[in-house]
Amino acid sequence: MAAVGPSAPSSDVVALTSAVLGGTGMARRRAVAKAITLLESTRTDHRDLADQLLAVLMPRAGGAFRLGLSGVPGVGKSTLIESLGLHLIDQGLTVAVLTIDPSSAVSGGSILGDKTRMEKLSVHEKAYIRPSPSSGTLGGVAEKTREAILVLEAADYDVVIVETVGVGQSEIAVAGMTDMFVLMQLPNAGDELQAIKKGVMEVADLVLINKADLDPDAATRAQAQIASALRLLGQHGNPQRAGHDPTQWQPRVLPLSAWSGQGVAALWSAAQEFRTLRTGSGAWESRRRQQAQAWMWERIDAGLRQAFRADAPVRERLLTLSQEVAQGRVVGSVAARELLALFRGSEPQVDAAQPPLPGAST
Ligand SMILES: Nc1nc2c(ncn2[C@@H]2O[C@H](COP(=O)(O)OP(=O)(O)O)[C@@H](O)[C@H]2O)c(=O)[nH]1
Ligand SMILES: [Mg+2]
Repeated sequence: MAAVGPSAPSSDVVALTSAVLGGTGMARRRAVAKAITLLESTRTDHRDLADQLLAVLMPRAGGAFRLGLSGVPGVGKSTLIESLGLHLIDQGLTVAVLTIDPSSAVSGGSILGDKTRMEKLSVHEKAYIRPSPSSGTLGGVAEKTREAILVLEAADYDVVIVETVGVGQSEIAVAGMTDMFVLMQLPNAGDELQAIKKGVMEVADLVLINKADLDPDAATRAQAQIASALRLLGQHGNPQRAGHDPTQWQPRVLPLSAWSGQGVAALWSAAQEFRTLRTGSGAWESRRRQQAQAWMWERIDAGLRQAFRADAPVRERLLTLSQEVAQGRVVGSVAARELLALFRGSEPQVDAAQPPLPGAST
């Protein structure tokens, strides 16, 4: 990163861009690592360079299969990534893995455990594995990950796996940046209820019952239970999934042993079937378009919120007003209008188009 300094000419960006676009093997891995480090930097001058970099890479992005993967700690995500990653490499593909874990700054993550679980993949020249950015809010971490996906695609990785632990809203964030969202479950019902409660099941395109080798019967039972839960969600939870239109993907449940590799090939062929079906119906592209716009709005909202909280007149009033709202002395919506007016630097505007108050005589 030393070459990218405060007064760095954008020739650094040019060099980095061509390294990302033209590299292969270890050179590509190094270039990608450097580019993602630039994206993750919080320095303003780095951000400017990162934006330049993204602008140049953007036309070359979009080619990968973006695969989301989630499940509680210990379910076997790292083990699956190792076996799936090696399977994909066997098929002549290149693989990149990104992780979203907003808690990693606190927990220190489980990078050591993951390195041993992804022993072969982590050193393979056709793979690139990047741990979660170690600081920031979920929104911030998710933003870096989305940008990193574009870099990896420009670098011509065929499959980008975005992994997340099942904490908070990170699963929904991952489902919102990938083409297909895969949820890993253990063969017990408690898990399944959790996922339904958190709204994760609704966004799953595929559910894997892992560790099927330990108790194949339990895995089969879990498979049937979750399949019927998904059918119910299809009827009640997600109107898009109602009916049995053969051109539409119906979420599936597959048993898996990430550890032995049993079921990994079936998982990948289901993923390819998903892609073919969704490409044919146009759903693949429309999901991406919606995601791109949702991303823009999510960032606008976050930026406005940040600007609002940093605004001097707002800060002066915010604490008092929010206490008064908490104590029931001021109506929340009234306080919000006053603060927003302060933020805009103007008195509340009376909208001339509004109808007169009920009962008001004119
Ligand atoms: N028996 C069995 N153990 C597994 C399987 N997949 C993962 N494990 C084990 O479960 C533990 C947690 O796996 P890991 O991949 O680190 O889970 P993660 O926290 O979701 O990344 C490790 O000890 C793995 O060896 C499987 O399919 N069968
Ligand atoms: Mg792991």
